[in-house]
Amino acid sequence: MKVLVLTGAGISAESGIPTFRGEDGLWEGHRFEDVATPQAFARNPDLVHQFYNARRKALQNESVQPNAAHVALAEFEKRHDGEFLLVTQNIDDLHQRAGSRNVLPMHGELLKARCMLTGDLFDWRGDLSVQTPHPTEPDLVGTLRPHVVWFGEMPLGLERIAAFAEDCDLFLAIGTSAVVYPAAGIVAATDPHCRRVEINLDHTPQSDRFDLTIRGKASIEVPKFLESLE
Ligand code: BJW
Repeated sequence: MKVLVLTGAGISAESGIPTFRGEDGLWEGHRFEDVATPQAFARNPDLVHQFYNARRKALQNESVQPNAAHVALAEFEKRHDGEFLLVTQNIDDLHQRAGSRNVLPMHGELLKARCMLTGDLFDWRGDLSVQTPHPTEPDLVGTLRPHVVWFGEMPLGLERIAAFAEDCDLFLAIGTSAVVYPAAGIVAATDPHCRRVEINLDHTPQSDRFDLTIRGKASIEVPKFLESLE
């Protein structure tokens, strides 16, 4: 069985990372356009760096740990006898920390920095600023940005995702509001024979495309559903 999983902010909510569009959403106090577009970064890099610095710091707080949903996916992947791809829209590293191997972070990774001139990628745990020097090219200063995908930018790994979706047997979407494309369009790109399952607290604009919609918390429903496949 070929399994494709798509996760969104809802899977990390119970680990203490606020969702984007929830009541306590990260965007509160920040308009999307002020922090999550290349134009915003060009206009006010200090504000955007501060926003991501705060999230990078929070992600490394000891209280933020993978929850039962992350762990269940990692364990399922280990015992699964078939192809498996976990596409996440999340920029946290909770799937990787839980032990998932085939993870494709389509909106980037908060614990990486990218040089806008050379494209070099660096593991990054501290703050970034307009004064940060490039680690290996000391003449370059202020060229690093968070390795994340902002609105209007091309998400990562789209060809691999499309190729996987077109002949997968099970598509599982967990904790995503299904309003941001192209992620929201993956369900429509799956093969007609594919079984599609959505796990979310609420209805989403894509819910009607799923064969089964499970309403509940990811930490409870993901382990339960994956066990039901055994
Ligand atoms: C739980 C739970 C629990 C809570 N258990 N469930 C019109 C039509 C189609 C597309 C467009 C359009 N206009 C513009 C576009 C394109 C745009 C887009 O989609 N805009 C829409 C808003 C309309 N998309 C883009 O720009 C993308 N790029 C692109 O299309 O490129 C094309 C291109 C072509 C040619 C040249 C260049 C480009 C890029 C999108 C990038 C998104 N970036 C962000 C920020 C990433 C960095 C960061 O984290 O700061 O990604 S925005 C933000 O939204 C983040 C998320 O990954 C993404 C999705 O959010 P997610 O994960 O779904 O979270 P929430 O909060 O929305 O939902 C949480 C859900 O969980 C809820 O449903 C809850 O119910 C549930 N839940 N607790 C279970 N315990």
